[in-house]
Amino acid sequence: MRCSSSLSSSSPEPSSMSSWQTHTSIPESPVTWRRRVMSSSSSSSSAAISAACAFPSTRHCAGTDIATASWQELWHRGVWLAQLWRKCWSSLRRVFRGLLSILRRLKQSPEQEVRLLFLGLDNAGKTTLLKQLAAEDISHITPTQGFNIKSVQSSGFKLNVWDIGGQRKIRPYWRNYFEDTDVLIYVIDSSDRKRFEETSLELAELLEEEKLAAVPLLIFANKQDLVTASPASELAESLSLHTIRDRMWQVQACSAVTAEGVQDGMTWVCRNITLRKK
Ligand SMILES: Nc1nc2c(ncn2[C@@H]2O[C@H](COP(=O)(O)OP(=O)(O)OP(=O)(O)O)[C@@H](O)[C@H]2O)c(=O)[nH]1
Ligand SMILES: [Mg+2]
Repeated sequence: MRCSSSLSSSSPEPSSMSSWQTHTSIPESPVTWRRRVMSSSSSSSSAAISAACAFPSTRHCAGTDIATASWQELWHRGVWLAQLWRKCWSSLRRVFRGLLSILRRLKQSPEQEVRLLFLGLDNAGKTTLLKQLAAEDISHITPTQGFNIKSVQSSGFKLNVWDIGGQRKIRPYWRNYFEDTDVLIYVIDSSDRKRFEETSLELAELLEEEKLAAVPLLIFANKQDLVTASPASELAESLSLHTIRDRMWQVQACSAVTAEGVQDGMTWVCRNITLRKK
């Protein structure tokens, strides 16, 4: 039949079929291959054994050629992985060492010392605020004739706070304390409207001082616990604080007696010290 003859003419020769099977069979490992050859050639001559035991090469058989290639590939991959791991490990060690040295330096670095200057009219509440910051008793406070100084820790800083008496006869001595001031804290009695003008003039003079140029300014609108106290916004307007443009400034409503608002003011101070010291 035409059909069968065409089929038989297209089918491969028995010899070529066997050659095709040899090339596509799953490659055995060199160890199995060596065992098989050794057992099959036990009766052959020693020369034949030594030839068979030689590691398969491309000249011997195409199947063993694939086996060699896959073992070589595995070997190369292993070497590559080992090198990669060594590189990653050394990078990680470098990063860890860097982090450790940063931590050590942070631990060793002493606290930054800063100088805060409390000024304001007499009876404004400067000494009461200072004692409140230092968590001291505020029930027996007398007008300051000279100055008070206290060191307070806050946000990683050592705050050296200078509180200078605000009586009229003492004010000419304020200038002796301007040097190296990091933040100026001006305290106002928010309930004493009659003295807003006086305190405004004193503040304006301070802002003209060369040694206080660009020093950040915090204004504590103190005594907010009193019903007669002006709100901080009203005080800011009375003192025309919006005209201050040569420095960072902030008005903070507070009460030195109840401590309300005091910490918020100090947080602003510490934040602005950081910006200044950068
Ligand atoms: N109700 C109220 N009274 C306060 C407040 N702060 C201070 N005082 C009172 O105000 C008075 C004056 O307080 P001081 O702390 O001595 O004021 P000062 O600014 O240090 O005054 P000088 O030392 O004279 O410059 C004291 O009787 C305090 O108890 C406050 O927030 N609320
Ligand atoms: Mg005082």
